[in-house]
Amino acid sequence: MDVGSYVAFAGGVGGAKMVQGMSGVLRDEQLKVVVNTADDFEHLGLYICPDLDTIMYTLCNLHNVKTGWGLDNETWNFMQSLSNLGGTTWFSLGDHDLATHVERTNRLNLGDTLTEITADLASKLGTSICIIPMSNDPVRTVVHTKDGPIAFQDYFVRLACEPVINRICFEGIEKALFNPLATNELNSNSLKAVIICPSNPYVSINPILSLKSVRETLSRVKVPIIAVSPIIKGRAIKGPAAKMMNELGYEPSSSVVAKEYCDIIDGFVIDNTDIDVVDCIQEMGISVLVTNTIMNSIEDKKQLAQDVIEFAGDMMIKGV
Ligand code: FO1
Repeated sequence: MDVGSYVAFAGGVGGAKMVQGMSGVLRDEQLKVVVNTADDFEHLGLYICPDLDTIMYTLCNLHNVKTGWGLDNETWNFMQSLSNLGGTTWFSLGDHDLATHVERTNRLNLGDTLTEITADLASKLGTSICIIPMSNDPVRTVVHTKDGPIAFQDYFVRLACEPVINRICFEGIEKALFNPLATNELNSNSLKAVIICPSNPYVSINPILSLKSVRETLSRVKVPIIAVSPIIKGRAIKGPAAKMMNELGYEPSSSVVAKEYCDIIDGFVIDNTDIDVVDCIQEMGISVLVTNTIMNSIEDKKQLAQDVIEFAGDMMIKGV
């Protein structure tokens, strides 16, 4: 029986929580996760893909719940030794996590693609869910401040998102190709819905949407495209989304996020506490689902995933 497939667009922690919930209510072969790679960077000679690893570790149930990144039960001998040598330590690489970066870097140097390497790492670590890097080509987020441009991980980790930003750009975006595997999944006859996870719209989802052909491919998709708001009552559950919105001149609210996506989505999911913005979003021609979007427990994650999948199913029946 063809049970249908779901493509999720995801970035870091919010995306990981959502896809973990989806993995709890779908069969592995039904879920295809297209992941932001514009956070990737080269550090200490290693090729690091924070969002891919956050999604991969979460789907393998190996993730560190407290930090939201890295592995559970991690040890830090490498960092301690590096620090003893006076090395660069602002970006924490755990001993076990380090193996992922070393293996990925080595295989990239041997000529394998990021897609092939990600599939192998994910399978070795214990998931058969299809994790698709948005592109095999390098794209790098750069935030602009009054004092000049800052590479994303420098801004995010080393400077703890403190600089005020006025613009975000994605270096390499013009040349990078959308992963053909993702295009195939979006064009698949078994596709039931596209879910834009509650990830940061500006630095996690926008890099994916900015790749050439993505918006065009989405415009031809015959199934509902649904986004889940990462903003609840004017605040982001985790990360700098609300701060970024303020600095970029947007009011941090779920209706502003809906507006950001309004030309591509059919449905938008907001938290129960944001019920007052329903009319404003519906006026944009977008259907709205109001539910609990706070994902503290695995039950919360699965319930939200179930709600979003049913919302998509209802929209399909109504012919949206
Ligand atoms: N985030 C931090 O805030 N501090 C770190 O030291 C750090 C190390 C790190 C190592 C590997 C990895 O895959 C991710 C890591 N992150 C760290 C998270 C990451 O840089 C950001 O959360 C994402 O780029 C934002 O989505």
